[in-house]
Amino acid sequence: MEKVTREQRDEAIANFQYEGILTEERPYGSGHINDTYLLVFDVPEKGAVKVILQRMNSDIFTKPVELMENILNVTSYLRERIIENGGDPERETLNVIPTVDGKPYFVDSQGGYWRSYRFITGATSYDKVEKPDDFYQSAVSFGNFQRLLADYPAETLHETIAGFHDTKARFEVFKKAVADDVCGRAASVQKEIQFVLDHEDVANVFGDMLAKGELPLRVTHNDTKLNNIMIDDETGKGICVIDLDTVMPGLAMNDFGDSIRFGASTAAEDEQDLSKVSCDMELFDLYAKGYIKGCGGKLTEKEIEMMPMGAKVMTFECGMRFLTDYLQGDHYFKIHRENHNLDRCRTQFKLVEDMEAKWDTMQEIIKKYS
Ligand code: ADP
Ligand code: GN1
Ligand code: MG
Repeated sequence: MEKVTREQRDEAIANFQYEGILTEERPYGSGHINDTYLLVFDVPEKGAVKVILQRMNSDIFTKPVELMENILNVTSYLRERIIENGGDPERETLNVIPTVDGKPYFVDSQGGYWRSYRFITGATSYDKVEKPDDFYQSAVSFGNFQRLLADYPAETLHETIAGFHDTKARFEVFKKAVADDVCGRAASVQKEIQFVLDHEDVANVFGDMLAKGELPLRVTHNDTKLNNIMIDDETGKGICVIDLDTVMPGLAMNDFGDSIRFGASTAAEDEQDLSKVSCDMELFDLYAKGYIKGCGGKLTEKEIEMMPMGAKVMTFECGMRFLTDYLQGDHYFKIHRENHNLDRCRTQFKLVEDMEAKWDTMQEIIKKYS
């Protein structure tokens, strides 16, 4: 995507239903996909009011109108469930701010798609686990999300990215990226390429089980990184699941696994010193306990049994996606330094190896909660 220009941003700001005078504006968060800004308005009687403004990445989300329809439908559904449970829908789900024309998105003169959310105040999204309890709380929240959407008609959701967690299809895309080698980078990453090729069975496992009808498709989040949960600063509870771009039919084990990949790692996703990277079994245990509790009995025995596999599949898939992007010239994930995607890929493969070494422990932990 082209970088956002000043003019584009001003145009977007002028076209949402904002009150008051803009006093502050800055890039925000550490997502790899969208362009996120924090805006602060000075509103009479209310004081400083924050909002989130985002340009959606329309190279990746090629159907932004359908995507916003998913988000409106899912958040209205969640809003009703939250009210029924006596919760606060202003803080416990995303609230879309409409444009001056009453639409949920704005298209700028360059064709960029923008949307805006009310800012969830008094809460933080963490890029790494600072306190183990935060990770546990995020698990309960993602589990609750699963449970609250258990009866949502999944077939009415648009597939915002086709085959998003179809690991088998992503394996084929990877092999093609190696064969095309458009940047001439394949020769220097033979070890990483071989790692992927040696793990074809991991790429196939869920596709094969789905084909045999052994796993249910559910409404899942599909991007369950720790920084996609807002944790209340006062109570320490997970209050809101955010980043709903990829909510669509998927597998509960993948939601579980993506959280483990990111949050149970002892190092950052882009750590260069691989000796610091491992999968922490205490964090794995805490997350499993919280997620299964949050799901409130909705998961099948098979889904619970396959949770360690979810962790391995999601970590392998993410590493393979980083490597694919590196081979294709870094067009998908935002990079902030040379070889950034390669560094990210290496942490993921180190985690996969570590999970393989700790496989029995992971299985035993899951058995405790099944
Ligand atoms: P990306 O898809 O690029 O990860 P996100 O929707 O996750 O984008 O937003 C990036 C960051 O912005 C989040 O990690 C969070 O810190 C912050 N954020 C997003 N929406 C809100 C909101 N409604 N209230 C407060 N912070 C938010
Ligand atoms: C992206 O948008 P963000 O940063 O929450 C990506 C995820 C990856 C993640 C890796 C739409 O998530 O699938 O797991 O980066 N999102 C999309 O950090 O591709
Ligand atoms: Mg995010």
